[in-house]
Amino acid sequence: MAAMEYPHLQNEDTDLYDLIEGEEKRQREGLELIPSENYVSVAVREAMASALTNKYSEGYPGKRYYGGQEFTDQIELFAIERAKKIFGADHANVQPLGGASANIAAYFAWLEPGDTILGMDLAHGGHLTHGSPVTYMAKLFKFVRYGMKDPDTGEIDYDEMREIALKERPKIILGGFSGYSRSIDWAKISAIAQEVGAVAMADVAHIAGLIAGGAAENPFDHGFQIMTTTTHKTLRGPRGAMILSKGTVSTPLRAPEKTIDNLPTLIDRSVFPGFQGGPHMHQIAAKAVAFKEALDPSFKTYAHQVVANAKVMAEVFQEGGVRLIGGGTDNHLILADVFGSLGISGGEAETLLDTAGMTLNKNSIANDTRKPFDPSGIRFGTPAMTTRGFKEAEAKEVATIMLDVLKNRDEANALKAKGKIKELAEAHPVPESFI
Ligand code: DSN
Repeated sequence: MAAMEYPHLQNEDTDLYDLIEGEEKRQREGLELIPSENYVSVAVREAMASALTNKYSEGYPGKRYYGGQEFTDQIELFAIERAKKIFGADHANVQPLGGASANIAAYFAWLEPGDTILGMDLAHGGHLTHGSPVTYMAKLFKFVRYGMKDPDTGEIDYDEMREIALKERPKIILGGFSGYSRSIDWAKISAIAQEVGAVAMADVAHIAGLIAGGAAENPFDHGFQIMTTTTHKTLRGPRGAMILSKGTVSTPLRAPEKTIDNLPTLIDRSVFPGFQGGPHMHQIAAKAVAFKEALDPSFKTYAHQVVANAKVMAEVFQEGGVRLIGGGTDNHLILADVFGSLGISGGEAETLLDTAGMTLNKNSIANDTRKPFDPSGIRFGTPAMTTRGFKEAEAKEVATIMLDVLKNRDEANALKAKGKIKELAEAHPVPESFI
């Protein structure tokens, strides 16, 4: 990662300057294995740091509540058009500040409080915003859940999904995950949604970049009507999110009827004024830059390499006797039962690998017997290392080092591994630009 200069910050606030420099060094010298993190280009960082952070732009292009929008309108239109092109959407709302905001706004676009959503069980790979009881969403909507038929194959129980859908009549069926490593049969989910008259919504936050690069199926090709995604994971943009939809875009004076065709307009009204205030225009500009990068042919190569690297790492772990949830991976992430296989808890593994210069996260696994704060699993992935230019050989080397650290469980050994990881990282600096 290119070292950026911060002369004004250094002059004005040395405390913050030192901490930011520390984080930059950590990202440069260590290996980022958290599957939801990545490195953005310097162009994306420049857009994030631009004067757009000063601007208020409530509303949408051509229909704002503040003056001075001659540049912001064009910036947002670039982001919208590029997002639509990447994902084959009829509409894109690029204003959501994060994945949770995007999901809440999408739910409210279509549902009334008390309505039912059928989503993936958190313990089987679903996300907090798919109905975890600790979220506000769970207080407003009724969530019912489907899961995997067998955690060792990862196959989703589509028969169970259909049975629950027929019984509960959800208004949204939600596909998507934050801790699931296999492909999803979007066509099956879409058919079930159609059968029960539900909207099919996909939360593709984790795999948006794989879809953009043609390394994963696009739910819109299988009849889905809404897709939410963050923009910073495999998609390699700034932190933030968006909502993509199928339907007709209009700007009615009053809230339109809740019909499938009106989804884009319902979503726009739900994001603003329904849920958010002023959009963060610097973030939207950075999204537009990242979307241009994702439209470049080189992004296809990147997305396929992410998956190839993950498959190699999964194989090393399996050959080393570690049970993987889902029995392998089809995407960018791996969920390993390190407690069951190696007798080391997820928390201990996370700390030990941190000592060895590799950052990942502890993660609950299906039917976990341990508590979420120190569960049985670890989750790791390849988006960031692939951005650095790692290919199968380096992915294999990293997985082998990881296994050695986990099997030896010795701090001195972990520190020795840190040296090797630093060498690997330094030999593969993050490129300044991708196109
Ligand atoms: N926190 C993200 C992840 O790591 O998967 C999801 O919100």
